[in-house]
Amino acid sequence: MKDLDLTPANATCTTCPYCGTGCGVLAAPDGAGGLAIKGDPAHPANLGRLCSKGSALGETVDTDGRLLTPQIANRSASWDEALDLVATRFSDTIAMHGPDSVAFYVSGQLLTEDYYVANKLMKGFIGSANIDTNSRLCMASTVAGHKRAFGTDTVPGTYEDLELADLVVLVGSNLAWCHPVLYQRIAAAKKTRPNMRIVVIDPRRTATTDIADLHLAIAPGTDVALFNRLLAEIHQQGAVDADFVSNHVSGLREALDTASSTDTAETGLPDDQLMHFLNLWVRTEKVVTVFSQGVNQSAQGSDKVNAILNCHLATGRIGQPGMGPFSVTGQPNAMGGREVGGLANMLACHLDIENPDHRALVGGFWSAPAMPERPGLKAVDMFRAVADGRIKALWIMCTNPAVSMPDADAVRDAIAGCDFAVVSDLTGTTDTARLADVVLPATGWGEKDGTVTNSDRTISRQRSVLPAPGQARHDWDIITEIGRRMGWQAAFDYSCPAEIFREYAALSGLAAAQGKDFDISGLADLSNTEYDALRPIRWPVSARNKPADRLFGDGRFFTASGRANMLAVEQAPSVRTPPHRFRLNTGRIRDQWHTMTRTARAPRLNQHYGEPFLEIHPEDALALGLKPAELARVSNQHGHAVLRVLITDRLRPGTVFAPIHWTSETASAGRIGTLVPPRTDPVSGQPDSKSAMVSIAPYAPEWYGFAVSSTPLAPKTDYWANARHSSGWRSELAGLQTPDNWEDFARALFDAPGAQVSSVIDPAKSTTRIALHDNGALIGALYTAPEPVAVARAHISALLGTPGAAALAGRPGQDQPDPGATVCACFNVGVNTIIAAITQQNLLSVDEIGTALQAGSNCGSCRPELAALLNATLGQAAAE
Ligand SMILES: Nc1nc2c(c(=O)[nH]1)N[C@H]1C(S)=C(S)[C@@H](COP(=O)(O)OP(=O)(O)OC[C@H]3O[C@@H](n4cnc5c(=O)[nH]c(N)nc54)[C@H](O)[C@@H]3O)O[C@H]1N2
Ligand SMILES: Nc1nc2c(c(=O)[nH]1)N[C@H]1C(S)=C(S)[C@@H](COP(=O)(O)OP(=O)(O)OC[C@H]3O[C@@H](n4cnc5c(=O)[nH]c(N)nc54)[C@H](O)[C@@H]3O)O[C@H]1N2
Ligand code: SF4
Ligand SMILES: [Mo]
Repeated sequence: MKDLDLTPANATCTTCPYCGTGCGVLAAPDGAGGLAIKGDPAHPANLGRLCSKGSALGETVDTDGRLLTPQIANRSASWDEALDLVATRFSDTIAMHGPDSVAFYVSGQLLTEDYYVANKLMKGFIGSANIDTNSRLCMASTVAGHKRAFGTDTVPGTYEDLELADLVVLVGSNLAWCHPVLYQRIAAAKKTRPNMRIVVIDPRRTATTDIADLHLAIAPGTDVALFNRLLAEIHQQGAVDADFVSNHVSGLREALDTASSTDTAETGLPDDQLMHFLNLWVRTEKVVTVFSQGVNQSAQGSDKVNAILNCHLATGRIGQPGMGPFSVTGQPNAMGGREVGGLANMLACHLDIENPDHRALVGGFWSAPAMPERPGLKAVDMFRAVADGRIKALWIMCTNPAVSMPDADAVRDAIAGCDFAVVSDLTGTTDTARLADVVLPATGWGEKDGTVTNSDRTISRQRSVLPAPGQARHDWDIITEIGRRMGWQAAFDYSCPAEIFREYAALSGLAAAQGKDFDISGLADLSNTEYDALRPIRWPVSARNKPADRLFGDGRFFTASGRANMLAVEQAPSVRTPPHRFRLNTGRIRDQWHTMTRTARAPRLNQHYGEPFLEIHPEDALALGLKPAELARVSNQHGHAVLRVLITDRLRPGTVFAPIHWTSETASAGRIGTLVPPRTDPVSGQPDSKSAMVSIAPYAPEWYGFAVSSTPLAPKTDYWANARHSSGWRSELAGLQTPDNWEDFARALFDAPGAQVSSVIDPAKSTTRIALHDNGALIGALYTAPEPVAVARAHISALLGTPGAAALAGRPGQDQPDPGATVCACFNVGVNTIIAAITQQNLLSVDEIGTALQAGSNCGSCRPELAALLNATLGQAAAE
């Protein structure tokens, strides 16, 4: 079946497993082991749109490389043996050392039903709160900020508000790459209402800033100062909503006092830009402030969140159409995990672990033998406790902490040294799974069934469309098996996700009776068939609380007093970068998802960036003696990485940026988490992942190389980075010592002792080009040089499997232009092709590029980059 043929009648309606936008997807087996994929036109989050990652989902589901049976100490085992071992080791550890000697580390990518039973097992039955989630690295500061201001962790608005707003402010959010469909919705709204204004607040110029009327390249870490200044300005210009504040908000005076004395010099923003922003915000009633990891992942993350919420509370611009603070969630079920109590300091349904009434309510509902009285360890502390032996049995589900945690080398060593570590994952080869005593094969997206909640509180179903590969089992099924084998048969006696969902929905009704807003008790009586058919629905939904578009517009908050709190928050003193050090900012790229275990399987998603890189300012590169595309060694007291240098003025001197995606599976030294200090926000426990101090030096290899191969490569070179492409694999290579014999080296690299080898070796220039053929067809090619290798990578990759010696040329003939690096992943259109078309065909808009080349006309994720290319090319043409 082709993507275009899909309809809700012949396909399964499900939800994308990547970002918190939560797009609806139509999926059906394509007959070739993959899936045909299309955006669901009826889903309220995306109305048919998908980004590059969503569009490529069909290429990520083949079972190649999947773990098919449980593994104990690297051998295959039966489920019975593996489950008994896990249950016994956990029970024995608890018996000997108490419930706090065990822990679960889970994920915002688990479905709500998986999450619910994991939380129930740890908090209600094991009797410890040592369950924390990777949402601690992601949303914890927002949770803390929301709870301090609203009394509950709630995003008040909806996606429509992004379209209805006259001003959208994006703070620390690269929406164009990280929530591309939301970005497209905003871009479309701006097109129909050109007076809509967009401001981006980010120390870097990103793909998102291309759409902005104003980009505030704020000094990193100074957002509190900026929003304090805004609060003072709101007051000065008489924009405080006196009625709303006097009836519904506490703390204005104190917040204002602190805000008025804030110095904005630290933000580094020119006065005219600052005033422009302040006036825009103060004078535009319909304003939505979107925030994400530039806010959350900070040693002051919670205060940043409250500084933003203060401005919306003071003006009463909250919970009304087109107005409100809007935390966009990262993972597909980041929101669901927060609702279900996945964090170590929460209970299910927004109830608090430290509140005795809440504990009694949940304990009673579960008939729980033991409820913890205090919060458990938050992620960073949890892995510290693993390292020092306080936690002796650890179960990691659906996350890859050996890569994604701060101080990742220490975390890796802690897991390796843990008495008993269990990992549930799709493959056994992740950096984390390789450290485990037991690896349990879980089903993944496309195979599993349940619900997720997206950034605007919409609950959607993920539905299975493919069978489980091998013996893989659903996470909820594995967890409840362990619960039963630990002795709690009745409490974990579920036969399907619908049963778990009904129990959870019923509990939410009791929570709502305690004055909580999270209420889905209206869904507690769904039959299995109704659950299967459930359409996307936004909570609250109950007899008491009808499905509501927005919360807080009526001034009703969920604190003890019923009033919202404004908080007096002070800008923390700036951390100065020591001499000869750089401030390392980290984040995401458009086409990869986190540790790449799924997106790297889709060839088209590896075209955009094929290698870990370091963005560095031209002045700094010059001072360090780094030239374009050379390698740099980035290091500090925690670890080191070797990254390709990308020289750009998108960031300010003294700062560098690196993506978070590469692992020991995909590169020799690309794990960026090794450099991130385990420093956290004191309120939320969220790590400050955006400001590690690092040293940078040229890596200075003797040779650089590039290889294409029809089979996967396992290079043993000093530097390597591997990526799959449509006809095989690519490796970027480098070595500190030149091999004695390049042909021998190539045979070993390609593991092809019998291949025919032809080569062009230029001793004067120290360059080599080597092609390996098997039965006349090209199976591998290697290019080396003393400097970064300049060959036409896309062209060479396409030659694999073809006869002839064309690969030795390294670039296409005159008649075949080199397309250059891929910009549009859907139609595989390269940068050179686009620039040539813009100049030769006088293209003037992104839409015209789409008509001419198809680029940008499918998922639209590359449209910001097309716009940038257009500006650069036309700007250059105008200047000439
Ligand atoms: N393509 C892709 N999309 C994703 C993901 C992915 O892996 N790949 N992951 C998903 C997940 S889980 C998440 S949490 C989201 C994250 O989505 P985003 O938060 O949008 O992504 P990041 O790239 O982590 O960081 C956003 C921006 O914060 C800026 N920043 C750094 N320091 C500061 C500061 O002090 N102040 C301000 N104002 N800005 C700062 C960075 O320069 C960066 O551009 O993305 C989701 N979407
Ligand atoms: N330096 C730095 N570090 C960061 C960040 C940053 O911006 N900078 N961002 C942080 C943030 S916001 C996040 S959300 C984290 C993300 O970090 P991780 O959660 O570690 O990243 P993923 O690659 O998404 O890991 C998910 C794992 O679960 C597996 N998996 C997928 N589906 C399933 C399933 O259904 N069941 C099971 N059992 N396993 C499954 C995947 O194969 C993969 O190994 O990284 C954090 N780390
Ligand atoms: S924006 Fe892209 S990654 Fe996010 S849910 Fe939609 S299709 Fe998936
Ligand atoms: Mo995240």
